[in-house]
Amino acid sequence: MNVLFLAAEAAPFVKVGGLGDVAGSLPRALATLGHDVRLAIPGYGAIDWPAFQPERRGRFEVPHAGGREPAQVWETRSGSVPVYLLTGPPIPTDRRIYGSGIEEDGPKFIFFSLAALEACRELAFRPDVVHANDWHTGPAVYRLSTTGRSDPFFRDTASLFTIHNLPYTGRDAGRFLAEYGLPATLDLELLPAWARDSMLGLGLAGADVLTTVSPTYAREIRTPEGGYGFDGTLSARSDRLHGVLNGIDTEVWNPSTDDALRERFDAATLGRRAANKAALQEEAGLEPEEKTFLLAMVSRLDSQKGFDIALPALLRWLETGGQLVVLGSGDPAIERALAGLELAFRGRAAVRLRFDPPYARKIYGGADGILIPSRYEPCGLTQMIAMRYGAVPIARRTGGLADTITDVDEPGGTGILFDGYDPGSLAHALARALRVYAQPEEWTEVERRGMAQDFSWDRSAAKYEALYREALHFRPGEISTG
Ligand code: NHF
Repeated sequence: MNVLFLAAEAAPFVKVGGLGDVAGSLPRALATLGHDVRLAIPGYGAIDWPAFQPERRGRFEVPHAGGREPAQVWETRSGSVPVYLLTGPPIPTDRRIYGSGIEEDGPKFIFFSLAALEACRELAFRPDVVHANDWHTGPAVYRLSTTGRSDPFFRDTASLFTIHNLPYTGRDAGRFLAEYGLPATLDLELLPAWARDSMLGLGLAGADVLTTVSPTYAREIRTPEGGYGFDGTLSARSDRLHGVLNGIDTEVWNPSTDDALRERFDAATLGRRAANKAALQEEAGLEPEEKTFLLAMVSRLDSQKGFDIALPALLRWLETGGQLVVLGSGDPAIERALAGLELAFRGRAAVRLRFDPPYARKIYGGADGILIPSRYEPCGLTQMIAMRYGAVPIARRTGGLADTITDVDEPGGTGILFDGYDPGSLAHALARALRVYAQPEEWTEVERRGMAQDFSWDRSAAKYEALYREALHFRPGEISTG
């Protein structure tokens, strides 16, 4: 199958969050199944162009009310996967990736979505399936499901749209959509009125098949609490909606080959992990206490990630002798609160407010537990990486966290899960973690079981392959009304 994979970010070219990890690794996994997969991302100035040596493969134009906009497609590679970087006036040439609002991001991502489709025509690569991701790429799905149906080049192209994070909608984009000639011909009745000019809505209403990144999140987004206004739409299209768990690149995340670690290890040599804990304590400026529980968070600092319930519980954790390492950046209020914790608990709490991949690896390889108290979590990658590195996840039972972690009170336990979204429930989970930690053999078993889980992309890539076939079967599809 020919697959065009569209995303606003993809590692190693440009990565802000989990979407970048997925777009960096899933196309490669699909290619190993024998498909001709091409990845397209915006050609931001923030990409290290000299390092990736992209070659220009074409120039064309994207129609716009203000006159046709020049676009260019550049090609580089990620393993065996050709990667297209799309450039043109709305794509920033400075360090910016995501902007301040729809005025900036609307034209940027509509242009990108349409330019990526046009680049296929330019390069004579006719996709069987366009796999679009999140609101940035909704306009591509919409194009395919409207004018694409009478376009000889795209008539047989099916679309699959993956939701990575539902509350990000790209709403109020109507003016920009109209300027790029996206007609409101699709039956948008399925969407709530406020979402009919949201770029996410166009993807949700127009895609032949919808997926999200875990089975539990696929259920949660059909409820009023988890649906952010789209629960009706998603329930109406539930026959087209599937939850496919993300994977991680198990070569990139491998404690037995990871150069960032002081001691490399695997499940058979778990004893070596202690050296990494000591190294982490040293680098973080924490007391070198071998037996103290070293808890860590590696996270975007965002309200989604549960810092409001974590902060009071972490205060208590530090007061009662635990250690804490935090790595991440984001919301200035959360950054300030964390910096305050570090100041109040020198030698016990260490906070780095930045993006620092090698340090993240040291945390995964050295911390005892990784705290993930998310309000909601479509899939979550941190818990999978943590388990692969023998760090035990302590996480809220939501979305993909619920699908990838088994509580220690159940057979085959790999972590500690809690339900309530409140500091008390979180503190109770930490107390449970300490109880298991006090029995070193039992703790080591939990670590080993986590390390034995298979989080590779193999299974999920095969599921996407099956769903691509399903999408083709619906093509030319009709919008299901449930
Ligand atoms: O894993 C990639 C990521 C998810 O839970 C994560 C999230 C954003 O919030 O699918 O997207």
